[in-house]
Amino acid sequence: MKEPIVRLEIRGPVGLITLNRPEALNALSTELMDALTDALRKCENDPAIGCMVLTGQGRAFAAGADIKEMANKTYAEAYSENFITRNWEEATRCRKPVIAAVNGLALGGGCELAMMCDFILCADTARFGQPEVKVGVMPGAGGTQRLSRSIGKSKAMEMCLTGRMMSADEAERCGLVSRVLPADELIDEAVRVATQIAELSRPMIMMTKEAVDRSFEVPLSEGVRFERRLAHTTFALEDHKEGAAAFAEKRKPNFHHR
Ligand code: DAK
Repeated sequence: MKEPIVRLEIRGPVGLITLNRPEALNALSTELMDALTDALRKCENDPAIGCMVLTGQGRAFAAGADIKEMANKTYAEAYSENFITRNWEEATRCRKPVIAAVNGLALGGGCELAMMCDFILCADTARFGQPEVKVGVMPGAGGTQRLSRSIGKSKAMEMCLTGRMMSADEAERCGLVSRVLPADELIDEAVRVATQIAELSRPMIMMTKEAVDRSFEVPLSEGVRFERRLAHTTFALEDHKEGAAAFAEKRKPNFHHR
């Protein structure tokens, strides 16, 4: 039986999604991105799942958009198909957290996809880059915007203009990734962290994610105001009462996600 191009495994309250086209270093073809969109939607709509982990099979997370598929695409096709917007950005639409577990190369669209996730854990073997200019395109899935917000102008500009690859250690030093792990521990640790998040109060987690995301869109005073309004509403949640009661009674909270 043919292996699926994107694998979805349910690990307790976590959806573990694996890009599974290792023979092409998980190049992000239309077929693969449609399948990724489906997998993310399934997880988002499954009440038993509280967090997703996205990783790649083999030595790459993803080596970018499929260069061979893009080669003959015309402007008219790209525009009318809504290339990228149609099926690349589902991770940014998920209200549940999505963790990128970058196991190897994350280049071009692969780096952009990782940056669409909420945070990035990576293997010590991972490498990041925006080498589009070397193959006659420019980053078109948010690379110039998300990389500069994440690591600052100078480094983002250098990466995008030269296509230089960055090691896992450099990525951690400049804040692109939250942590570097030994390669053979990456998935277990990513699933452990995702499980920890999934076991917390789901509305509280979703509101917290929404508030952090908001900080990238609005001035500080508006962001703080938005946070304050959301934080006030959490007092109406049953989970808020449960969290406080469990603390006082020195026991683990039993959240019901409401
Ligand atoms: N696309 C298609 N196939 C790819 C690929 C890619 N991005 N990357 C690797 N492959 C395929 C190779 O062709 C090869 O297939 P076969 O020849 O065996 O059939 C197989 O994967 C193994 O790769 P290599 O043989 O090249 O492996 P090496 O270890 O020698 O080299 C490498 C690894 C990562 C250095 C090399 O594969 C490489 O340079 N890959 C391309 C990396 C790259 O340039 N990535 C950026 C792609 S451009 C836009 C929106 C988004 C984008 C553009 C526009 N708009 C809204 C308009 C995004 C663009 C990109 O991501």
